[in-house]
Amino acid sequence: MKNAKARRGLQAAVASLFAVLASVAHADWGGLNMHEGVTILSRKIYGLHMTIFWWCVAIGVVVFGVMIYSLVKFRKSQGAQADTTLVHSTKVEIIWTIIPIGILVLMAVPTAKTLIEIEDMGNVGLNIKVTGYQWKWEYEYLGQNVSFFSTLKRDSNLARQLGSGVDPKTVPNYLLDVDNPLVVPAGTKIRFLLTAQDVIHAWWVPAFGMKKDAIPGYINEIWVQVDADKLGTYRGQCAELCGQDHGFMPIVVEVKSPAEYDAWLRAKQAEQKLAGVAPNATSAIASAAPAAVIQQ
Ligand SMILES: [Cu+2]
Repeated sequence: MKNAKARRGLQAAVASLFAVLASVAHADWGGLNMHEGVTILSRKIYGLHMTIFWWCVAIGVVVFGVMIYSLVKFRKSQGAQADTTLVHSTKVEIIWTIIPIGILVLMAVPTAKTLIEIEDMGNVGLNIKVTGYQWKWEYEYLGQNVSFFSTLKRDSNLARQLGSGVDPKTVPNYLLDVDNPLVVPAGTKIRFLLTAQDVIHAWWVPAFGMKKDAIPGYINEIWVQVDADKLGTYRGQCAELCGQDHGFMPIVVEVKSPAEYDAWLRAKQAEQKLAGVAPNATSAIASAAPAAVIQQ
């Protein structure tokens, strides 16, 4: 009776496992994993993630393999007797302490290497100051006399308002488009200096593998170098709950070839000179946060 019940339970469990596997088979397997991204660092972070993942898989196979083998081989129905004399073994305890410590030390080596590369701000080709505001971003190309605000595109902004009569489904890239995208060259190491004018924001573009807080009175740094062949548009969002319109300050980055970027920069410089935009006129942060420091 008991056996029949257990068998039915096992059959049901196996059936549901197959149902889950069948549904996963229809899904895109790539969507289950972290994305590789388009920058040097994002690929390194992805590589580290996969290395540690496969180590964990190997550990899981060994541990569960031994466990399942023991459960099957030494089951009571096969006449196995529990060993009640073994209550403590110093040798075993030393072994199962040393092995995990060794594994953690081995994992720390590639991790520390990647972390050091993330913090390496040397050989930078372009510096861009990013300032978060409620609820927009300001980009200042340091030393290039170019700065501008980047806010949610008008059609998205209209569609998000109740009673606007605009159906969000008709708006392309709803809530993910801006009026002035950030433009950067591919293949150049770009340092972003992040700060904020009012509350804490966070600048995050998933394809770049980088996310960091933009804090009033502080300057945080990240660097990004997009692969030369990965031209295109990349999107992100503020990743810090910064207020009621937190969801309405997207980030759009257009990655251009160096020649296209130079042409864009020259056009922007001419346009801003004509409009009388002083190079540092928009640096409200300079007066708002005189004690700005580099956060280590
Ligand atoms: Cu924000």
